[in-house]
Amino acid sequence: MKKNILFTLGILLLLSCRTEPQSSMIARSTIKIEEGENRESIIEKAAHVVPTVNQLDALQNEFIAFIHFGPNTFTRKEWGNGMEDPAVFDLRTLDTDQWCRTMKSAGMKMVIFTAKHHDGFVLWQSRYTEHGVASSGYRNGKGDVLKELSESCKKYGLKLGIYLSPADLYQIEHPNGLYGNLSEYTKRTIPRAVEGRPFENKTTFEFEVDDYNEYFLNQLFELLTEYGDIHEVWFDGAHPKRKGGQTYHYAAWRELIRTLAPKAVIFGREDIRWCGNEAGATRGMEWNVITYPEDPNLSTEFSDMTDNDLGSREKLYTGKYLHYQPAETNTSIREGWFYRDDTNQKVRSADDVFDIYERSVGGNSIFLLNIPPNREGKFSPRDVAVLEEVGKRIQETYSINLFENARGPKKVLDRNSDSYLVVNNDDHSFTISLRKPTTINRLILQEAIATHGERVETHGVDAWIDNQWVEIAQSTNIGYKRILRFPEVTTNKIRIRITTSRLNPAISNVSAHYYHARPPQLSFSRDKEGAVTITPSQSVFNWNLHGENAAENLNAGYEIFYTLDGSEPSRHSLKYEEPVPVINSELKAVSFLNEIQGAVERETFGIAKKAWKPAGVSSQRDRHPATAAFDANPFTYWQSEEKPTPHFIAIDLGSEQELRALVYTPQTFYPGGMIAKGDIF
Ligand code: FUL
Repeated sequence: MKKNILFTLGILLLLSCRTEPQSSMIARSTIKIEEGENRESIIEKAAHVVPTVNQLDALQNEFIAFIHFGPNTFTRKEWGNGMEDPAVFDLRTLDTDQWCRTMKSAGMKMVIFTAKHHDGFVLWQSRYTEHGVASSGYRNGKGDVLKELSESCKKYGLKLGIYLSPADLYQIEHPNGLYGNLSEYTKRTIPRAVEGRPFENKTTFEFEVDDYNEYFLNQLFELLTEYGDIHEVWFDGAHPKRKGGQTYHYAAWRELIRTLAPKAVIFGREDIRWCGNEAGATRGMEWNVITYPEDPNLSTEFSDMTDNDLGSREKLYTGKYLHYQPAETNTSIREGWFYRDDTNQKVRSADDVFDIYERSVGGNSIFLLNIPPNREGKFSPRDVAVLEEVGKRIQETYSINLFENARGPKKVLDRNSDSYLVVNNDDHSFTISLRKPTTINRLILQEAIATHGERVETHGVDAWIDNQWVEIAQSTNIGYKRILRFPEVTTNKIRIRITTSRLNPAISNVSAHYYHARPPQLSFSRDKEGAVTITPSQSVFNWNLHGENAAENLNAGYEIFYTLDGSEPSRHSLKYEEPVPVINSELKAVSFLNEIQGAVERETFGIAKKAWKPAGVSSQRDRHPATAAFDANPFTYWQSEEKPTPHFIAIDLGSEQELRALVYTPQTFYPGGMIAKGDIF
């Protein structure tokens, strides 16, 4: 059951400097739009949609971890097939303390663990299946990875969440598997009693369900009662395979979770939503008040979350329900969700992770970063180094508030999220004065979402420079948190202007910060002609940065030098000014900022693709033709139809070439469509 924060505008009026338009509307996390309701009234409702207590807690976690671990860690695959011998999970050592220490050092507050991924292998001592750690050699079949993690979480003060895949390939493929076995829906008691394995928690439920739903509920019961408080339950919408028309009795799952884990948010349906991509992209305008075509607290379907616009006024007018649902920006620190190796599997740089942190946490969402442990049961040193560096940057930048002794509206400067300023003067602005000129390049703004919801639609910030106001940043919505990044300015006065809003907005916090720029880690991209562009390494895939150049703002003032003859690059090497042609040679590049040298980036490039032409294809889709596989653009890809098989593409290289290797980059936007096996002729 949802605990709603009830707060009438009448009470809020006491805190504002002027009166708001009269409204008797009660703030809630879901509000229905009536048939034929006018636009003004829909917007008034949207301005009263607030998070539940658990959703607010989830937002305040800000930076959380995902851990993908299981047989795939050993088979080096992204998706298992459910037929793996449990012995492949050849875990000899496990150090969950090291995981927690590292997550803590990164500033994370919670970890979500894949207790069961799509392959159906369970990483805890379940009473209801043998397909799991109990049948592996780990601690002679007595090991329980989740238990070890839950104990480390307690020790290090981290919250725990669980990922339990509804798709279950073991239960699909096994002859006695329960998934889609066409069993009848009958009344069953959860948990099903198992001899010799009583539960301490004596709660029971009666649900009318089939075999697979019963199995799933029994497992949820174990996970939610035997591993301490669970703060999130993550339901993945991905299904490598389905069988027998299996459906999910989601209402029963929800009831069980709400009863046994009252502090948990549910990912996938009503509490937390997918951000719409797995690449770390963020929207320039991420509204957490979105619409649903049916009551989101009763619906059983996943909604499409991939649209660039989910919450603008235009979107709200066409909805049936207004619902508060924060997004999780979920992506992996490594290429892929599972650990493969330390030589070929790319690891995101600290620049990249810190950039996503600022865009996601500072863009009204929760940053869920996956860190896959390796086959020694540890986070790899490369991942640890990145996380420690990111934690250091977050700490250095955001633990110091340069408005600490500033003068201005007390309620936005007191760092108390319960107090707020309702901005309703004529020019919808307020000013903060510093005691002495101060250099800043970051600003945090927060709305009082618990009471007033999300109201700011656009805003701008000015600095007092040379006796006049100069605009230094402008952006769209604020919500839980907006981090504004801008080139550094030295000033003693800042003005915040709310340029458009849904009713009068309430601002709970404003703070100012300074980020010390570092020489960026670099990345390369090459076009069809063979010209390589060198840029700071971070997510290039962003929906909308609103003109903001993230790389410039993060590392302003850097220079890049490179070599093509294999020698180590230095300040005396060639200076990078424009794309460099690199054909059949190794490019090494390094960046410098304030005399500090960054890490060397290197890559060997082969022949250019300029003359390449398609010479045959088994099948292709209109939006994903064969040519997309060799257009030098990593964001486009070839996709075949189901048939005919074998799938193939043939490429005419334009002239005879001597070849020694072929590099294939799988698309990484969607989990399906990977090449499992193939030949090159
Ligand atoms: C996807 C899954 O298929 C991936 O394996 C991973 O678990 C990711 C978080 O969600 O849908």
